[in-house]
Amino acid sequence: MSLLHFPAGFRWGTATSSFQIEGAAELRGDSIWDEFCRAPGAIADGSDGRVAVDHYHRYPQDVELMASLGIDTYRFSVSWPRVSDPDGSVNAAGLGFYDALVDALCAAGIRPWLTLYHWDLPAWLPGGWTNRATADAFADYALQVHDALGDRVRVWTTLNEPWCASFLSYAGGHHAPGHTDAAEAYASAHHLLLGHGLAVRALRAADPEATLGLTLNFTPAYPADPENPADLDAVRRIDGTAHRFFTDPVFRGAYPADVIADAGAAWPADLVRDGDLELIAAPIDVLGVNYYTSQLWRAGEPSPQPTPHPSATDGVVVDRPWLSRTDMGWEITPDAFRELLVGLHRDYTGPAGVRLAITENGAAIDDPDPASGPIDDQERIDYLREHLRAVHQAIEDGAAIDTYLVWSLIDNFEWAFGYTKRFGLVAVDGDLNRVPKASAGWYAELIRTGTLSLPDPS
Ligand code: IFM
Repeated sequence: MSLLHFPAGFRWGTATSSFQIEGAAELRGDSIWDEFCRAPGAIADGSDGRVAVDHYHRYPQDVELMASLGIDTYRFSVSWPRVSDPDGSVNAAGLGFYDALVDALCAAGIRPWLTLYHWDLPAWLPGGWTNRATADAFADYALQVHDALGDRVRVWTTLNEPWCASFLSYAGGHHAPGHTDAAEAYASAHHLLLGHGLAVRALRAADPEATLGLTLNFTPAYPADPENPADLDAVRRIDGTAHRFFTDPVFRGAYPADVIADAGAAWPADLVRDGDLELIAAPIDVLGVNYYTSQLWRAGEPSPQPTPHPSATDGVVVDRPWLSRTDMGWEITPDAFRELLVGLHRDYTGPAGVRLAITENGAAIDDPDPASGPIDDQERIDYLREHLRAVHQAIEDGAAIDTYLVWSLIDNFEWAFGYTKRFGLVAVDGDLNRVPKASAGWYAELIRTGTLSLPDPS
């Protein structure tokens, strides 16, 4: 057995999002995800977020559970249609829920980490993110939430995974609003980033000491044949829209020229106005990294199916049958995680003096039903252990990483997969009771000791 010690002060926690856990949909306005769930066939099991895992009513118990595990940081998101009314005014009762949640977290000694946007856009905003006005509305909403919670919440993430909220949602059609239009995807991605920039400017002015950032999802792309120019070019294009479209304007103040060239006629005229890129590049303090897997790509024939990679319709994912997979079908590739973190620190965050935080990492495992007894989710533990080993290596290699948050605290609504995928350290039974899995105990011990135990290779 070897032991890896994490730096003193390293912060450990869990993450969730509003639509995935809260329920109590009757107490808030509709989001685009409520609408999407009503579209026939959109959600694998035909489910929705109306009850979810009832966190809205059970949050005291969930906070208590986190405290019992020794969790230091809890990343949650605010439901915009719960705290705002269609005329843009504050919904006091909705905001009151988060006020009480934050109070409970602080009383339990858990640091609240608030994400303003984790995809549940108010359904009443015309055009959603394709409309530039949504970016302004987002900044107004950000300030409203900050006015109420800023005295206790010191870490603010503007957006969670804007790639998913734009390309996956407006070009791939897999997420709400389920559109398949490349021009809409580019417009949404830019307006999301603009909303981020406007919110950072507003929050910074209101609260110069707050820690501000955004969270991006990374699925590193590798060429199937590194000698084949066509494969290399497919990877360049995938990496362009999935990653560089977001990292370059935030850290370098410009969209990558090759991505705009690849977009061709799908790039909307007059999308980027004077001053937009300065706003988007407003300095941040922390980059949230969400990581689950990496992919091998080759160039094939252009696909007629909608794809979230509008400039790489010829990209084909190549299976690596020698790798294990999670229940999402995602290959388990912790080495790519280390490489990603070191590369982000070298190319983007390090030069800007920005810290990295792992804001999501975790595994969907086909756990048994909690009714059949304790859940011994060794596969999840193995996944977490290997990915934490990668984080530790990246820190040793110089990456400035200070936080690790498991996705997720609790089994929840996994978007288009409904409740068929389980990412939680804690299961939920048919009566919505919370049932910690073996991984919860394992994580609690890791937090207690700050030390990762690696079994000797057999
Ligand atoms: O459940 C999601 C989360 O909402 C965003 N990041 C990826 C997770 C697993 O798919």
